[in-house]
Amino acid sequence: MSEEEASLPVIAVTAAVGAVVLLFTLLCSVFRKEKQPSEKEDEQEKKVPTNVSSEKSSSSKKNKPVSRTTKKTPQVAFSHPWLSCTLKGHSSRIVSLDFSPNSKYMISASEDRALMLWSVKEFQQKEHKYIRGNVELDTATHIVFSPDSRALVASLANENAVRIFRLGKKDDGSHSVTISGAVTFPSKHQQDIIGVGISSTGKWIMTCSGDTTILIWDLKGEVLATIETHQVNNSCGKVSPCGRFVASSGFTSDVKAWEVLFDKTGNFQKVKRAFELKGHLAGVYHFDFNNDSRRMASVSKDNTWKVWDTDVQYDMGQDPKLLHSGQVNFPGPTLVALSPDGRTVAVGGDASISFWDAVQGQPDQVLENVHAESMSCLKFDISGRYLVCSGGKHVQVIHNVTGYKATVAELEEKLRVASGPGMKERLKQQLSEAREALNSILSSSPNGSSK
Ligand SMILES: *[C@@H]1O[C@H](CO)[C@@H](O)[C@H](O)[C@H]1NC(C)=O
Ligand SMILES: *[C@@H]1O[C@H](CO)[C@@H](O)[C@H](O)[C@H]1NC(C)=O
Ligand SMILES: *[C@@H]1O[C@H](CO)[C@@H](O)[C@H](O)[C@H]1NC(C)=O
Ligand SMILES: *[C@@H]1O[C@H](CO)[C@@H](O)[C@H](O)[C@H]1NC(C)=O
Ligand SMILES: CC(=O)N[C@H]1CO[C@H](CO)[C@@H](O)[C@@H]1O
Repeated sequence: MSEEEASLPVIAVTAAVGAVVLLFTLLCSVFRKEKQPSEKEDEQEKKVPTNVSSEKSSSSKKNKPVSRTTKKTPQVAFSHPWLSCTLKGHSSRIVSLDFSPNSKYMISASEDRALMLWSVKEFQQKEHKYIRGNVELDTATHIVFSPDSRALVASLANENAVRIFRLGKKDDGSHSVTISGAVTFPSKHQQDIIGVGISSTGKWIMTCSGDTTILIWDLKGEVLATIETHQVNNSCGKVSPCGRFVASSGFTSDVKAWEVLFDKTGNFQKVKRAFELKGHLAGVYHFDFNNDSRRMASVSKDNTWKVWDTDVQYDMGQDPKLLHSGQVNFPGPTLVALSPDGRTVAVGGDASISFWDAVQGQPDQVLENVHAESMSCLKFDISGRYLVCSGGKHVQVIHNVTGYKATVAELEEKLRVASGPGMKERLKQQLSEAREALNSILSSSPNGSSK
């Protein structure tokens, strides 16, 4: 009896509160409907896309205050199954790009004095943070990482000299990296520097200018040697990844390579002619090495690209062998990138890229209108997983699909001729992994897969 009596008021109160809440909610919704019908519609419209791409919007909100993130400027929409991401952040034209030998970072330099350091790991993610450095009182025109990945060697536009930048840690314990100018070399070139490089041995630096001069420097800024290329005007100058050679191309139809020699005690000895790539019919715009310097690729005004076997005994009189050649018809100067394993050639011209299987010499895919402006740089990352290219203010990061396909084809061939169940099993496993990796790239694209 007494229990029922006690519980009654509780129910009454609950019911009363419930009614008030209900009434209030009702009133509110009526009030809102009357007053702001358009806002409600907006809200509903917003809900649909939010749900579809919920992953995207939530991640971009979360990371906002932590660090500088990419700006959302409206941009020419290049979309392709092979596109991994677009790096945005520069506010003027990008002029140079390089990857750190430890494979962690990419550096980019633009015409407004900015240097930006990106994390290669984040290429797979939605957000791409960067660390910014400035080139004081000047602008970088070409930039490369030092062999230990802790410094940068850049050529400067105004001073027409080399400046070394150090990557350091901030004192505040925040683990953030800083980019600061350390040393500027004396200016020695008559014409603008068109290429810089540093040997992987860390012993010398190379600068190449638009006339026919290449200078070899020690790390303190003393000139060790001057090379006269006899190529009328140099168009490209690079140091080979093995750290032995410096090579140049220009108005003439050859690519020349020299070896930079040090004695056993580590003193500079001399620069010696090494080998030449002979076979193009006109000036060579650009060339590239694979990661062990045993292959080179070149592109010429004669509208061809060529891949060469440079693993020769040049001191015994052997010449590099031409492996494959292909036709490209982009207007104006073209760029070439050879993948680290030497299996893929990418040729960039105007705003397009054509991919070639360098083992078979067969064309793969052509990507068009990759940028709104013409291309300034084209490069594979250290792992060979990505090809990056810049045009205007943006960098497009593209999956090395040609490379994945070459891997699949190679494994299929190995499996065909394999003997022994153990070997076959292993190859089958590798093949299924390679196919999976390829399929996951092709199917993660917004509108399905394309070849
Ligand atoms: C080509 O070289 C000449 C001198 O050797 C120089 O005057 C000219 O500016 C050079 N052209 C370019 C595009 O660097
Ligand atoms: C070159 O790249 C291949 C494939 O990415 C890798 O296995 C190899 O270790 C690299 N070699 C050098 C010298 O970096
Ligand atoms: C492309 O990337 C895959 C996976 O990392 C690698 O196995 C392959 O060697 C790369 N291909 C080229 C041409 O670098
Ligand atoms: C993906 O979209 C592009 C542009 O809209 C189109 O040209 C291409 O054919 C599409 N690919 C597939 C597989 O639907
Ligand atoms: C209408 C609709 O699709 N709603 C979905 C929105 O996303 C959440 C979680 O991602 C789902 O639980 C909803 O069903």
